[in-house]
Amino acid sequence: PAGPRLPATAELRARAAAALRRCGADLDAVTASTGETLPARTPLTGGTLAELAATTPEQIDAAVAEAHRTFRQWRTVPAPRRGALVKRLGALLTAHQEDLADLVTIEAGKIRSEALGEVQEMIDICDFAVGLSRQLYGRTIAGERPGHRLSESWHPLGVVGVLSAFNFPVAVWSWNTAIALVCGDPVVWKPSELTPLTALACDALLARAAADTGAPAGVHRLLLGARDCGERLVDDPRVALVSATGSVRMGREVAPRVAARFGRCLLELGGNNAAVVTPSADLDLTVRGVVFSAAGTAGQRCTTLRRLIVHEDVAEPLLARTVRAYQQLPLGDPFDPATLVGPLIGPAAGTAMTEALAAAQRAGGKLLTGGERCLADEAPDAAYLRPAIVRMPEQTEIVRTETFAPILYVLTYRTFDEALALHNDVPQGLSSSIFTRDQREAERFLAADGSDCGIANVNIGTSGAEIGGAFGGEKETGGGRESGSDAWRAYMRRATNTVNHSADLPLAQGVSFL
Ligand code: UN1
Repeated sequence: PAGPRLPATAELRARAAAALRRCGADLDAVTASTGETLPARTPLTGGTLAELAATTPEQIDAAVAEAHRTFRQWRTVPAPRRGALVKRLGALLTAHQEDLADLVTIEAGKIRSEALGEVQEMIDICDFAVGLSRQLYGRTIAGERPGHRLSESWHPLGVVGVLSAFNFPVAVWSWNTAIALVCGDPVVWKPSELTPLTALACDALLARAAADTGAPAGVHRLLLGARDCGERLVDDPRVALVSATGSVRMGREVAPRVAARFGRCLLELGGNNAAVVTPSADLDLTVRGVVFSAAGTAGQRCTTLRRLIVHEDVAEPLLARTVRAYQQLPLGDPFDPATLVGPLIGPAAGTAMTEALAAAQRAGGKLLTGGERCLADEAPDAAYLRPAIVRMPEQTEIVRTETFAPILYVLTYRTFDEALALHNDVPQGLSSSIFTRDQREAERFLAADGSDCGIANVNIGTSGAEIGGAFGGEKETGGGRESGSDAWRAYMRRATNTVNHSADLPLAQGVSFL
């Protein structure tokens, strides 16, 4: 049943403008009626919130030039002082958590607690980066020559170009930006064209943090535009690292362009994440883990659970309970605290979901629940669809394809080796889980011949990683790692240093000369 009515576009526009104003951005000032414009829309109604001035090619070049100029200065600022900028940013994000969450809900359609959680990720990564600013450790290496010291140092790399996606419109920017800034790298950001308002708010907060801490304004530049805007950034030889989050299709274009100019790339592309459920799994915990991972964020996380590989002995009870849980998921206005499933990002995503469900059924799949469009009368330009579960006879082409919508494909297995083979037999390699109480199975899943993903979990779903670990995946996911652990190394260049403090000149490898 439909909940309370959806908010009107005008109401959402006013709420977005107020949140932006509190963050220090003026919606009217960035609104344009002439020249190239970019619409800011809301998936809650499908309505247009504003027409924004798109960044022109000349402005893109100027932004990169400014960031590059700033780099020459920023790289010499001691890292802990760079950390002071990020510390201030973290404080401003904390003060404006509600405002940013409002914008995330309005532009990306996330439910309240997930929008707040996304901003929490930003605050957390700032904390992490501040600590990191005193820990950009190199190492001292045992060298082979007497009177010599062999070591390595890490230096700032250069301008970082960040391309981010609509589904984590602010967290992914913050993972890159907080780390890049303490590493000594200015950032030029091209957010998804679907979420320009959240980007304006972040840009304004970072500008304020820079002003408050005496950092140069050129440490951050925001570009608003569509694909051509991103292409110009990607092709600019002054951009040392391109950190791109998005589709495999996008990665296939970005990677060779950056490689052609010997730039560095950090790719976070598609996922097709699976959970293996074994006979010993704790079913209560598994159902909750599966439902959050598969239906949470309306299936629009790159870590969303898309494949359930369940032992045939537990398939019936697990599916019965999961289907029941799905049918009770409240869907509708993401601002309503009772709602757990908000809208898809737009009508095209709804169509993709419907088409994938049709393809799955043509391939012999049985739709167990979901897929219906809701609130179509009230919001004809929005896409509210019920999360779906489809039982598949085998891992067909559609199952091996990432559809960015809440569809959970279910496959059954008999032997554990069969489960692992099914698990790894997809082109993507981001996140994975096993639900089991059998230690052998759990350890095997995490071993070299287990899950081939960048993230492998036990008794927890595939989504919702903490910022402290390195985030990313293998195969078509692109191989990049960002966020915590030692992901910072991608944002710096390594110099190996040999210092001779003796009066002799012994050559390595015992070579004699002169
Ligand atoms: C994404 O979907 O692009 O692990 C990022 C998670 C979040 C990040 C997802 N912390 O689900």
